[in-house]
Amino acid sequence: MIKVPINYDEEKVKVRNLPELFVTNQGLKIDSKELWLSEKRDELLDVFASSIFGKAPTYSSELEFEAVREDSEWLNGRAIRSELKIYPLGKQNNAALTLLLYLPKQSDIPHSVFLGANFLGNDFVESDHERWPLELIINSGFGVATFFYGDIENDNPTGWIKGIRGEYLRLSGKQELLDDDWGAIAAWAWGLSRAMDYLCMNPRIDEKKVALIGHSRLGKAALWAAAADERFAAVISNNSGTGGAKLLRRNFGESIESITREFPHWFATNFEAYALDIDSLLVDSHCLLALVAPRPLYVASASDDLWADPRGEFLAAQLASTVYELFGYKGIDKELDFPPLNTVIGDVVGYHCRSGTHGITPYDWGRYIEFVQRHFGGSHGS
Ligand code: GTR
Repeated sequence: MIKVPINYDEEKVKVRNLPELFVTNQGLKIDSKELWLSEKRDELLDVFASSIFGKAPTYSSELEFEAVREDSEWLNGRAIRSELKIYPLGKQNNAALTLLLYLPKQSDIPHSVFLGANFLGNDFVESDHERWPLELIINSGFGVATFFYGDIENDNPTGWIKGIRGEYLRLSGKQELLDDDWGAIAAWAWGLSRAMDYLCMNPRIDEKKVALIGHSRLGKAALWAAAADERFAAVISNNSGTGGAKLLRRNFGESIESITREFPHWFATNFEAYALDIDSLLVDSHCLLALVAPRPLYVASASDDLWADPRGEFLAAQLASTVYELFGYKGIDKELDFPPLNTVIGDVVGYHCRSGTHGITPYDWGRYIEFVQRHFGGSHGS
C-alpha cells in the first residue's frame, strides 16, 4: 500500500473554513438551546451519518438475553461478576454479544457504570490492568460493563459479512452496502446502544448514570454512539484521533486519505471523497463533540500520540464548549491555550494530555473517575 504523506510540522498547519455551529445549512441563526435541539442537532446527525459513519438501520427488535455465569464473591467478596449473552435480534438470529459486568457490592442502590467495548475479548479484561484497572474503578463505587468489539463485527475489510451489518443486509434482502450505509465504527456504536438497552433493563444499574468510554478506534465509536443515543449520560474519548475528537481540517497527523485507505471498512464509503475536498464536508469533529452537549464530555490525548493530533483534539473540545454555554454550562474556556501535560482543565467538558504514548492507563482512568463522580453527583452505589 502506498503511504500517504503525513504532516507533523505545526508551521505547515492551516485550518480553513471550519463549519459553523450556530447557523443551520439553510442559514438559520442558532442562539438558544431550544433552537439547537430542534434545528441543529438533527441536521448534524444526518450529515455525520451520510458523510462519515454511515446510516445504521433503525433498531426495532426485541432484545433477548440469558445469563452465562455469575460469581458473587469476586474481588474478595467486594463485587459481583457476571456474564450474559445478549441477542439484539432475538435468539433465532446469529447476532449476539457477550456482556461482562462487574458491580460493587457496597450497597443495594442502583449503580453508576462505565460501559466500553474491549479489544481483546472478555477473558483478557481482568489481566489487562493498564486498560481495565477494575479494582480502582470498583473501589470508587462504579460498575463496569464491557464486551468484545469483534462480537459485533471483526475488525477487517470483510468482517462485516459475518457481523451485524451482514446480518441486517441479509434480513433486508439487499445485495450490497450502499455508499452511505454504516461502517464498522457505526456497527460498534450500535453494539454499545444494545448493551445500553440491557443495562436499562437491569434494576441493579442506574440507567441515568451510564458513562460511555472508548479508546482509539473504540473512542470514535463511543463518541458516535453518544452523539446518536442520548441515553448515555456522559462520554469519554481516550486518544480517539481522526474520525473521533481530532479536527479533520487540521492537517496534522492521520489524515482522511490515510485512514480511509488503511481502514476502509470503518466508515461509510462516502467519507473517502472528502480526502480531496475537505471544504465540502459540512461538519468537523467539534460538531461531533457538540452533539454530546449538554452531557458531560471528557476528551484526552497523549503527548507522544501525534498520529491522533492532541492539539486538534483539544481545539475541537474547546470549540464544542461554546454549545455547552448555550445550555448554561462551562466547558473549556475559549481563552485557554493547550494545557501543560498531565493537567486537567475544563468543567462539563474536560480535557487532559497525559505524557506518554497512545494508550489508556490508570492515570487516565483516575481522571475519568473523578470527572464522572463530580458530574453524576451523590452516591455511586458506594
Ligand atoms: C490506528 C489508527 C487510528 C487509531 C488506532 C487504534 O492505527 O490509524 O485512527 O484508531 O489505530 O484504534 O488503535
